[in-house]
Amino acid sequence: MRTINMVSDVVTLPTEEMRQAMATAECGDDVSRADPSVNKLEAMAAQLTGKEAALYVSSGTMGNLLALLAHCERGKEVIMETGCHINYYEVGGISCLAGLIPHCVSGNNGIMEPDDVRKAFRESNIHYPKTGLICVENSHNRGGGTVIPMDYLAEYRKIADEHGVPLHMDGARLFNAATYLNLPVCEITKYVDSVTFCLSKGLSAPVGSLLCGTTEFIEKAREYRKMLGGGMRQAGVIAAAGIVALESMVDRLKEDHKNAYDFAVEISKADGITISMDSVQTNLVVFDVEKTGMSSDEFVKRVKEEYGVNVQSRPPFGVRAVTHRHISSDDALYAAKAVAAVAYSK
Ligand code: TLP
Repeated sequence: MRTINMVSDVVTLPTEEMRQAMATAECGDDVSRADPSVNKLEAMAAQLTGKEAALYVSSGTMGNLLALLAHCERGKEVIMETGCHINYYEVGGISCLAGLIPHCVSGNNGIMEPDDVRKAFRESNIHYPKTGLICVENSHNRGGGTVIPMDYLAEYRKIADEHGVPLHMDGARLFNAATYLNLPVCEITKYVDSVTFCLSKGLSAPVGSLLCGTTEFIEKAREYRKMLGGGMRQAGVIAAAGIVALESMVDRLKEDHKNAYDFAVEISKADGITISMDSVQTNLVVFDVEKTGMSSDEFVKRVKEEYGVNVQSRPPFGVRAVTHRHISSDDALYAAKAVAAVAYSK
């Protein structure tokens, strides 16, 4: 039986070119800013996002946590979408470690209406915490890889300025968003004060994310990174793969998007599968299996056992499939046929 892993793009393996770069990477002590490969990667990230500085961190979760810590004092509220990664999948670090309170707004496929963001600011009152930050996610994971429309981004910026609070973007899949919009990344990030993006998802690097922002903000984040034990010494070994990722893995993301779209079109024909094609914009496909009469856990188990296709269950009825470098157009089609076959087989 074929094995196809569409659980996530985090499963992508380093390319041969990355392994070569890692083997020969120039290294130094990054805690003392003396690792030339990390310095180069950080400079590239700052340039790409149009920010003054960048910080190489071990993960997207670490990048987001550092942004929260560096932007906000404890006790403040952070406006964010209910299903966003920071709220849903980061183990409550926002409250447990940063001492902040999520103030959640429901979005449409993960995208918050600017008016709802505006309404989430409370008037000044002794009983209320103050709002310290707005966070947005682009593309939105639980929303199905959806991309924030540019006019929404401009509006979020305006709202942040009206209230004098910073705007952070969790851009774990920022390059997928930029590919969808056919824009340079800096056109998106010019609206935000800080952005985290991941090298270890669709870009195939083995480890790491970048947090980008002003020099002052990044200096603060650098201190917090050290405090959390995230100072990585000869990190050039892994940063070298990140440099290759930025130089050579961005252009191919459109293939993943095409495969995701073709996959979605195919499964949308099956009775029992509910999918909003509007949400299929990048490399994530989220669909609902309630009408098949199966739970998502049961559905996902059967697709795996009967067809060797791994997709992610989002109970009770949601399923996520992700395309990436190891999924060919033929794999995507095979996987779609497997999903449709299980949908019909109850
Ligand atoms: N997402 C992973 C899982 O954690 C769910 C995945 O498989 O999609 N922001 C967003 C929008 C993400 O999707 C992720 C990872 C992160 C942040 C965290 O990145 P890492 O895993 O590097 O901490």
